[in-house]
Amino acid sequence: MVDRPPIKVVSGMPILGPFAENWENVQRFQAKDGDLLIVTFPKSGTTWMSEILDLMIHNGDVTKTQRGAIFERVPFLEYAAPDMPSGTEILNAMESPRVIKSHLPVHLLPSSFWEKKCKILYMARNPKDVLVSYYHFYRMAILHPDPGTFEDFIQMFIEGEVAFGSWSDHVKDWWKSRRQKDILYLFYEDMLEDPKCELRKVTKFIGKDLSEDILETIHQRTTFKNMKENQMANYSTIPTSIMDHSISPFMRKGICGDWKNHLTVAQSELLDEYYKMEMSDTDLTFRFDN
Ligand code: PPS
Repeated sequence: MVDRPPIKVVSGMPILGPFAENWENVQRFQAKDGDLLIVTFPKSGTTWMSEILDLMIHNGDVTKTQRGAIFERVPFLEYAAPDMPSGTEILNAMESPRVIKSHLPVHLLPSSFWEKKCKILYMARNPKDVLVSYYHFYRMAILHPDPGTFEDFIQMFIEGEVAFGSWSDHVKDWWKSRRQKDILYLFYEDMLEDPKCELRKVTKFIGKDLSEDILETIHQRTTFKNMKENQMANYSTIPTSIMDHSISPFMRKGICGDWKNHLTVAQSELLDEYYKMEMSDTDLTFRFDN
């Protein structure tokens, strides 16, 4: 396969080159009654929420979550790479109940998710930590183009030229949609601050009745430390031609505020300007510190 394929644009959105090849199948994808969908802009806590949902639908039975790697248990709708089954192929062969991962902006979500009235969990994270996490991910996940210098990447991020496009449009459009549709909007920073409170919200939203003991098990199982050590959650089983953990681990830091270790004062101010401008037309706000 071609190393580090260039980004392509589908329906106006930048996407990983190989993903573009399967775009028609993504748009035609048939959601089923009862599918649970986790949507995020990349690097906002998708894997964390995926593990939580998989545990919840199995009533906290941790043995069930050892049946496969997280990307097999919670398939990524848009995923496509040469010589590997695509996300849509895996999902089409999968029995219900299904938990599905997507990074699509609201206007590009396949219509069947709305028609089937699937429950959608959206998770958002502050842009400075997303940017830093995404930069390291671009470096280690070989399906991405070379990110260039961190300075280059900041510009790409601000211009919405990274895979899946503009962070601000993504978080704002899903925020707007949350009132009309069955969407639970969550924040990575809230999950870090009070995970049990957020877990209770999620349980209620998906219509599960789980005891406090089970919620405690789910909480313990999904701490950063435990997920980092869990081979079935930490992406270590994916081929190194897809992700090279020697460049940067997938489970990197798992904190709020790591941007302070990466951004210069000038870069931080640039991001503040970007944030101020992009978020001036919304009541959605983010926390940048824990
Ligand atoms: S992806 O590739 O878009 O699906 O990545 P995603 O899973 O959305 O985001 C990866 C970041 O989430 C962190 N992470 C966690 N943080 C806290 N607790 C838990 N359990 C957890 N699991 C994953 C992961 O470390 C990435 O963030 P960074 O800042 O890079 O560490």
